[in-house]
Amino acid sequence: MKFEKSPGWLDWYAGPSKPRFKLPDGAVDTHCHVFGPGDIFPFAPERKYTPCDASKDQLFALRDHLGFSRNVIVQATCHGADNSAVVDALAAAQGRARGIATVKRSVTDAELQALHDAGIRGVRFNFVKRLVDFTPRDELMEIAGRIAKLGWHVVIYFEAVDLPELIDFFTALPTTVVVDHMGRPDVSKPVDGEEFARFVDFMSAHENVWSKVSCPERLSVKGPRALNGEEHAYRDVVPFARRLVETFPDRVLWGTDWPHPNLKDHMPDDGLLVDFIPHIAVTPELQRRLLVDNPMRLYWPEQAR
Ligand code: 0GY
Repeated sequence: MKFEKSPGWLDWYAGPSKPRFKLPDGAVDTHCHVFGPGDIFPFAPERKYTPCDASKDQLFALRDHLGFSRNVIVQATCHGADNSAVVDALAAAQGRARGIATVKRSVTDAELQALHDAGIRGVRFNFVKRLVDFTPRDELMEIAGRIAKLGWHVVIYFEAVDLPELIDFFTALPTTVVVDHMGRPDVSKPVDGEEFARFVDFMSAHENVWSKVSCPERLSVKGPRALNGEEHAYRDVVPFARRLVETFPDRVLWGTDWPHPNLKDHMPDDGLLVDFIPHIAVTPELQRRLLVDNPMRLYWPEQAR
């Protein structure tokens, strides 16, 4: 089936630079996606956008180019609750990838077990209104109760302004809870301000809550170019990510977010995104926890040190 990309869609950046920052051995990219290819894995009828193709082979080539050892592939909303493209990528990765699925209440126990056998270790609940239709909380809670029995966790994606309304639901989840992209703070606000303090307090009060300190390219107001003598891009995101890395060194994860869906202004060079890491995790010890120890504990506990 042939799909037309959404108007203005930006394709991922071919030919990323080689990072200057050398990733530690065994580093895991814990947030990336595959899109289609649409002629093999059609996009879902209920999708809110139609992306370009971004195949498993292209993802694995990026993994090797940047110096990662493993991936965690997150089901993207354009594939709805049909996890076939992710499952196909997990099979091809030969143990070097785990996945996060989207499931509906109607999923059977046998289907959940098959997803587990394929390498799925969590489900994603998405509360970003431009990406998904509303799902009743009781349905999500029922799913969380079922996947908890498999030892999986819940990944949540929401905007910072929505945290007050969602927090009771999040704190009632019976699993480890992983927040995408630091709960999407408004980085034009102070890092010590009310909004980000609410997120830090949420993590402080709940030891089962982790955060991906990912997506400077999505969160930055200043953008990809170093300005006015600043030495690197996305500088306005640094204080937020660094705060989480230093306050919760054992509960943070990092990911590229390749192929970067729905970016409107620019498409990042993934090599430069890797070069952002030492600005937010400033010692080899913090870098090892962020990139190796924490993801291994969560996604490959049987191999974790
Ligand atoms: C991301 C961010 C976005 C999209 C999705 O599943 C998705 O469609 O996650 C977004 O548009 O902010 O994490 O990939």
